[in-house]
Amino acid sequence: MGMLIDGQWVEEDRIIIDGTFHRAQSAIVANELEPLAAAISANPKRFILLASRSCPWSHRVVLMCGLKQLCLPTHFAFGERVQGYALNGGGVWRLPGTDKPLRHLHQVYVCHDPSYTGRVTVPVLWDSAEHCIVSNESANLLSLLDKVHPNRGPDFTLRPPSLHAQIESANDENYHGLNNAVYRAGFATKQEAYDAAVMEVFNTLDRLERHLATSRYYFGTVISDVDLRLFPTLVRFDAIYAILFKCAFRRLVDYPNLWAYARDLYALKSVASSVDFEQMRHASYLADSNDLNPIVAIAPDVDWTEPHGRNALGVTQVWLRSGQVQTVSPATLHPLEEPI
Ligand SMILES: N[C@@H](CCC(=O)N[C@@H](CS)C(=O)NCC(=O)O)C(=O)O
Repeated sequence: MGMLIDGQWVEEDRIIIDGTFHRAQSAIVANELEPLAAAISANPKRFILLASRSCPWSHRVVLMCGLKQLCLPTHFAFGERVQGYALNGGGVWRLPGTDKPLRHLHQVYVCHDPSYTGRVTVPVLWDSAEHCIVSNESANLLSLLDKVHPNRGPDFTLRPPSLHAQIESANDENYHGLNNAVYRAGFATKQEAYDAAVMEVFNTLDRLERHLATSRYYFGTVISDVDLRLFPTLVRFDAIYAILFKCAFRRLVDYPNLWAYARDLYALKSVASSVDFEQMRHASYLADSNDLNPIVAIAPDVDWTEPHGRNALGVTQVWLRSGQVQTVSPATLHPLEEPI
């Protein structure tokens, strides 16, 4: 896949160790979230989110922006992966705040730090005033963007302080057992590594299936950041992970509660528009990690707009920043009634 060493692009990887895929720690993380969130609220156009339609970690950040109606400019990298992500289909793209016409995402990292060493990943939040990357870690970006006050719509949070510990613990379990475990299954080069990862995937899906039998969203009737992190993996499961990453024991559609839950999330404001099945599948099957067999698998014959039937489990609610819970319309996320 390649990476940067001392600001130079090298075709080296260092991610498979003894047959097991190891995801590198993201190198650039924002620490002072409050002042940054205030800067984004005051002037969102100063920042730009660099993302990829194929990437689940980008997808969770795009979902946060969409659900909270943040006016953060977003640029989707696309094109053949030569030296990692192409910024503009192989053509040049001007990095905001600079006069630099760039072709590759790794050049953005070098603008941030000319001697950068590490993996070159999306998502990335670029600050065009300070000419630096604010963060390249999706979980850190979610914490940051959740603090931003939207310009319109209700000011809600997907990470209420009162549930912080439970949210972190659920996210941790879901990350290890599902979000990252599908990658550990797909990139394993030793049977034992694959066997262990794929077992974790299906144990986690089984656990979620039981949990979601009685709970409309992960935390009852209220949408949280846990839902937003599950969706990008679920929406890719049958079309990509079951086939490309050999996670084929069961499909999402074989789990009645999980499949209906995923469709329920898909029906929320701005979620469907965040999914481009065609680009997602093409970019995943044609990624350079799959260069032995660069064939795009046929898409599963499923209907994501089929009625989900989950209204019986309760209304849709959000946590207002003020601490109250507000019932909202799933299609608009605007209030249906006065706060309770
Ligand atoms: N921990 C990072 C992981 C991001 C990540 O691995 N992104 C993938 C795309 S899905 C990537 O850019 N991979 C390129 C590489 O590793 O070279 C996050 O959550 O933001």
